Amino acid sequence: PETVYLKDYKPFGYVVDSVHLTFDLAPNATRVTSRIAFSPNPEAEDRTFFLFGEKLKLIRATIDGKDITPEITPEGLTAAAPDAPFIWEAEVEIDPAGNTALEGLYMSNGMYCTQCEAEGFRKITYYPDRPDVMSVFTVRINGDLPVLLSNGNPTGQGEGWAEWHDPWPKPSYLFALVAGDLVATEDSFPTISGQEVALKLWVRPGDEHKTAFGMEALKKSMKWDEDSYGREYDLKVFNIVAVDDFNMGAMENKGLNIFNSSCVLASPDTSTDMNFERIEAIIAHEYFHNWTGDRITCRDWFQLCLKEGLTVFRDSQFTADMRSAPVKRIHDVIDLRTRQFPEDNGPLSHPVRPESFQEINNFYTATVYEKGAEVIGMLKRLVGDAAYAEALDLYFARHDGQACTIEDWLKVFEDVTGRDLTQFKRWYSQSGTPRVKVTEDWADGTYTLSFEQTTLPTPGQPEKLPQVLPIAVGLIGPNGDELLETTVLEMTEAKQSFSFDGLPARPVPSILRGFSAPVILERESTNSERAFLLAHDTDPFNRWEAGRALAQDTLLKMATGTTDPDADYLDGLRALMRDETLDPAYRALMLGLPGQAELAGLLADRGVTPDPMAIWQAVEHLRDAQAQALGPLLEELYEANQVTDPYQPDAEQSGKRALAGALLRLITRRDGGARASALYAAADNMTLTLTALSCLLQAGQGGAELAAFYDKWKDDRLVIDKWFMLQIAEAAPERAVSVAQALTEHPDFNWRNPNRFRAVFGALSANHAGFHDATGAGYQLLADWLIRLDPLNPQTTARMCTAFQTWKRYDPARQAKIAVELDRIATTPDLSRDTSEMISRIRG
Ligand code: HT7
Ligand code: ZN
Repeated sequence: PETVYLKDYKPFGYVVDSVHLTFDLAPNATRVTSRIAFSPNPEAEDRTFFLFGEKLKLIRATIDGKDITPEITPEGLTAAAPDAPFIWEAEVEIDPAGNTALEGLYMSNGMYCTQCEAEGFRKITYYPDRPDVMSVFTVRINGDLPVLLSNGNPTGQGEGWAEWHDPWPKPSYLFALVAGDLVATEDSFPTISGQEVALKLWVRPGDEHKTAFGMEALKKSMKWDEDSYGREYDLKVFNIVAVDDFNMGAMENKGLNIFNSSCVLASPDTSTDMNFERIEAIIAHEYFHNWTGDRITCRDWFQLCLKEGLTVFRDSQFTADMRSAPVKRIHDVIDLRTRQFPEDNGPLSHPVRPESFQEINNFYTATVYEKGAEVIGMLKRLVGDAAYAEALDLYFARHDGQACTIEDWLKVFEDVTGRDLTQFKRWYSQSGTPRVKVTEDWADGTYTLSFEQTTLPTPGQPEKLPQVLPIAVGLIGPNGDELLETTVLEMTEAKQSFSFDGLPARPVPSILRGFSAPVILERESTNSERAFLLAHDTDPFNRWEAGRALAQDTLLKMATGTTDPDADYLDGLRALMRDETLDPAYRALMLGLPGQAELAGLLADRGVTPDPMAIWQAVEHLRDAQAQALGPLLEELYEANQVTDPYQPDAEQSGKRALAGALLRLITRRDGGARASALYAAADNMTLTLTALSCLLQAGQGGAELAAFYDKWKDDRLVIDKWFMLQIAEAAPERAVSVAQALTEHPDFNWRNPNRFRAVFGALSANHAGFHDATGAGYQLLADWLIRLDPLNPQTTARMCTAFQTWKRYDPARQAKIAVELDRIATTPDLSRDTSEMISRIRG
């Protein structure tokens, strides 16, 4: 397959002045007629008229009304075009019902829908399908279906047809069409300048009761973007559609967002608190793209982080404002360490702005999204809140309607602040997680912190240069008083020291407050110092981090020896649990332990080959020790954190349920499941039901409840996804593969549906000790199914290959077993470009 390079960027030879599309819908033979006005692009040298097009049957093509016979390849067509404005017309036939890849125009439960990002529009018609070609679209849909939607504003409709016009120039990846038997929940939003926007959330009949929360989240997002970023919505309507078959979470098509139904539909009896929080964030994310993505888009796909990093950063700010800022920060860091760190420190490592790719769909990664957002957070910390706001205003004013680059983005910050961001830009080009070693010195009232940064080699980047690191620190005196409030140290050198004088006593440092840079901090510390920070740090993130470090330290020792759980950790935990001033959601996080895969990574980092079973046993042992140490406090807190008001998925109630749920897991270790059974019987919302069921499964019980759960919910796909997932997630390591295997034989295992496939194989690969079962059965089962899915849905297959990305951490026997499976996938005939690129990068 061909590799595309950032350095080879060239503008397209023509500008698209307008696009008219007519769709005559039919499941296996949809006709798409395009009428496109082109004119020469004065900024381009090359006038080759190449239009992308894949899996299209060309019926006819004309230029200025004259039939032409273009040269056609599997990638597109080339024609002789005038060096003057002209009209291109083409008619093509496509097969939406046969489109199982869910890219382009496809069908899901009898409904037509599209997914064009990144390069799906070329499966709809011939077009310069690249993000820097922006145009105004007018669309007519002819189809015998009650609801016919496209981007922009409706301009006319009748029996079997509808017309839409989107006045805002956009790239083809933002094109969308939906047609089907759908019902809408309707509302409206008055924008800050008084424009009334009609809001419609479209679902399949029967799902109407799951739309209210999404609609509220949309209105909150619209208001927040006006208040926080001065961004107003710009069309008369905003449509959201829920679709059951979707490769990712959602898509920000202009004025017509399309959502995986799991990311928008919610009701208390079918969705958990975590579902609600995630849905609120995703609705916000897609809405915020209207400005950061749609109005200002990317010049090419290498600039993906320009819209994604910024939009993730914005949705994190939104969630922090709507809920608890410290809790959100901790969740984000857990997520970064779980998903991004392994990527950045393994064979799939790539810069936030990659420099080459074979298949762009493989670069919708945690690095581009989440590390991309961290980079923006660092920039904001470095320039300050006021300059950040000014830079964003300038970005919107200067680049509205343009397709931009990271250079454009950084330039607004340089222009506003007068700073030179040349070195900061390395965050976009250098892959790998910087490791920061800290040492300290104390003499004559002066305390010195010395930092040394190194980044290990990553694929294609053997040498690394120092990066700009904003390191937020505070200093705490021996009596627990804060001697230095949070101060941001700006590290730019490979080695750098910072001194603080006039201190009355040697302080305890609180370093990297708020996780001010996405780095791995390496500092010799003692458990008593960590326990001190756990008790006294004023920074909520670092206070949590101190507890985490204690838990991590004890787990790593337990997984590699016969050590008992650390007493400082258990004492500190007990004190925190008793602290009623702390938010229950925060205390629930304090009870959490590092993930088993994360622990495996930490051991590998220290040169120790991780043993997945030993890690699992260490976690089990520490959980027992937590239960033992908290003793009667568990029941007391469990009772104190019961919610008696009617269910609300808000931060306050969900925090209490999260704490009560974490406590119940520990209580179950002591009472054998009595309380969990009682909760299962009494639960009147999905959060409590699943909490109870997962406790029971973990205790080796819950068979009857699982069967009853299935019976009750068998007609609700999203709930049945949970049923599949939970059984594998909670299976003991030696059973996980056989449970997953049995579930693939269940009549409801509709493996063509990405949500169902992910429910089973996402859960299997997340069950660390189960997936890494020494027999290699987990590897084999996953590989079997990846090979089966690839010809139908390459995107989802390629994404699931990441389960193997950490394979070099493990012992030679496991590595050999994984290598066999990677080879088996790689040598499968006709393997997709997506999967073959992923496997070859993972193999290294
Ligand atoms: N911008 C959207 C990305 C996306 C996507 C990318 C590739 C293939 C399918 C996809 N569906 C959605 C979603 C977002 O980041 O908001
Ligand atoms: Zn996005």
